[in-house]
Amino acid sequence: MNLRRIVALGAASAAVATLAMLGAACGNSAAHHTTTSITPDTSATQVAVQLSNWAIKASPDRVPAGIIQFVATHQMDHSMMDGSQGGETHDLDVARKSADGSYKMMGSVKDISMGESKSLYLTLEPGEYELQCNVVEQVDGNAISHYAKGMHETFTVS
Ligand SMILES: [Cu+2]
Repeated sequence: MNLRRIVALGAASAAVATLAMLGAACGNSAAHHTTTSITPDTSATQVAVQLSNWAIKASPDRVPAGIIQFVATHQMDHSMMDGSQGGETHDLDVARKSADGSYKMMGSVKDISMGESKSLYLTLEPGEYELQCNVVEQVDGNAISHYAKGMHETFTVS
């Protein structure tokens, strides 16, 4: 009677089963990452978004539904270089307008410095959207809301 050997084999099988499960989980995880990371796609509609103090300008501002590549550029503006008026970095937030007039955030790209460009890929359905910069910063004790200063623009997906 070799009970120890049977027990040892049982433990080994359990270990193999655990490894197989871990392997499967890793496989799923890898596949998940592959499908969610959106790489530059020639089928994407490109929209150039200029961010400045204090405006957002999208070109074009109306695109067909699908994958959209927003290329957000913080325009170089030497008059703002000392930072005394704020606006050293901007965000691009893409919000969808709901029927009740509220906005639902669809995606963002943050902390775009002067002269810098960052891309944001989103798959958008037809609807009314707004491009926003929601940075609020303190300059000399005053809260400066970029949105309130004018950094928002209507954007249409048809
Ligand atoms: Cu801003």
